[in-house]
Amino acid sequence: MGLKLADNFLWGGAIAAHQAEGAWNKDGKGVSIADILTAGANNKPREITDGVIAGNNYPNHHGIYFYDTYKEDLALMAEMGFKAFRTSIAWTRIFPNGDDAEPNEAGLKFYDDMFDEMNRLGIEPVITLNHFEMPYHLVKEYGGWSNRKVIDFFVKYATTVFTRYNGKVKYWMTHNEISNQANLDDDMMSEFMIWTNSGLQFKKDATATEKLAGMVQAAHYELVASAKAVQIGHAINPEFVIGGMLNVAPLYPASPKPADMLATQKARQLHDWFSDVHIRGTYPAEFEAFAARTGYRSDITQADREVLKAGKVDYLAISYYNSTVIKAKSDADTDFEDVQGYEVVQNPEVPVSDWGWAIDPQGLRYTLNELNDQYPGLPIMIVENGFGAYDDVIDGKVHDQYRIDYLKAHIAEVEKAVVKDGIPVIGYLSWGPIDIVSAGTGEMSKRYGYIYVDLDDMGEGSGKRLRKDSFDWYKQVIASHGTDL
Ligand code: P53
Repeated sequence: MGLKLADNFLWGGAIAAHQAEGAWNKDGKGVSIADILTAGANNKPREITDGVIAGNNYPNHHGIYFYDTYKEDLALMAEMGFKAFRTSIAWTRIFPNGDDAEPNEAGLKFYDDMFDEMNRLGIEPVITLNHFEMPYHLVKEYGGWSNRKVIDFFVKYATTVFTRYNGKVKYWMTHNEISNQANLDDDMMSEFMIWTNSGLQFKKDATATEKLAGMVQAAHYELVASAKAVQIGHAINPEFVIGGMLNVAPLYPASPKPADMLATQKARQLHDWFSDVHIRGTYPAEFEAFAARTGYRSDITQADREVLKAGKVDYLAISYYNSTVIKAKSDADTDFEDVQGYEVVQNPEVPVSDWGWAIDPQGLRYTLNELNDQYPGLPIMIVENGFGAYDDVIDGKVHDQYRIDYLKAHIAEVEKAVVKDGIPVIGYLSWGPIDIVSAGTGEMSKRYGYIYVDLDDMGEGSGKRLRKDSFDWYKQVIASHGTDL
């Protein structure tokens, strides 16, 4: 028996354009940084290729053909009782190259129709402006977010869509999981993360500090661009609710050793300045001290600082999948820039998914409390949470009790955070309510959906949709306002 959430709680699901739409070069769409990512595999990173090279498997080129099927797919979301649905606008449908003088009308029209359909179904659109899919041209010509000019391109794009969809969309967020790129210590994923966040590629022999320097400067421009967009959005429509978006994973110390505690705190601070800038409009003290002593993020102006203060977000959007354990490599102090002074280790106390992600529902309640301690009263929307798993279809059915177990346990913790701890969580959008291409691995077989999509890792299959067992379960959760888990 779950605890009841408010009648206006935003139950639903979330996807991103590049993982679902396909139609990568249709109706004037330009090449995005997701379009040149090959398929990886479980434990095998995706490759970033130099443009689209014939013969490679680029899973985002087809996604789940959502570009053509969104009406049928949204009807299934409506059948589950969705109050909200999050997706992103593919920047390259609107500005195919990023620096185009005029937007692409066919791309604008596509989202007009999609948002109309969502509103017709009574589903609130929650829209991400930049979900790992900036125009590839901006990388080739300008060096991605290492170039201050990209701020203006982003702002023009944001202004265009805020204006066009005013009256159709109220909830927005700027950059998806902006702090992922701080995971410089992650051997498997760091190349992917700095690419998808910032369009940067470091030389193979780049040192950790060189990467850190490049990352903090690019992130500064992203934060300025976000703050400008927030200001412009509010000027266009004061009713717009515009958020910053971060992946949050609680960091636990590997032991009570003071060096582990300090390393854990520093690792947390390495992720937290993004949210401080979004929410408070200022960089935290330890970041300023780090920037002053290293000279990284050297290009910051007084005007930037004013923009950041004037463009604070209205809410925090978060994704939550797992928790992490931090171990200091030595007993020495860890400083902000010592990304190699600690390592991420396995937590022996919690199980893991087939992709090695720690399963920790209590960590979600813990995180929500931590966030509210840090930013008291700020509304939080959970815009991703879910269980990537292999599914078997047996006689046209998918018995995904493992997925139900994961989601049930996490939703129960959200309810405790809201009802018992008083945290203002305004919505829960599970990740990938319909199976989509995995961002991290490019696999189709890493599935999150309530709806099964008959496509395999090579993009082969009928594309047919099936309701899994979790479909009826989630429908009942929503209908009961979370009491019937
Ligand atoms: P997948 C990890 C790795 C890659 C992207 O991930 C990630 C994360 C989690 O922090 O971010 C989000 O598909 C992202 C989504 C993505 C989802 O996690 O690798 O916002 O685009 O699909 C799940 O299992």
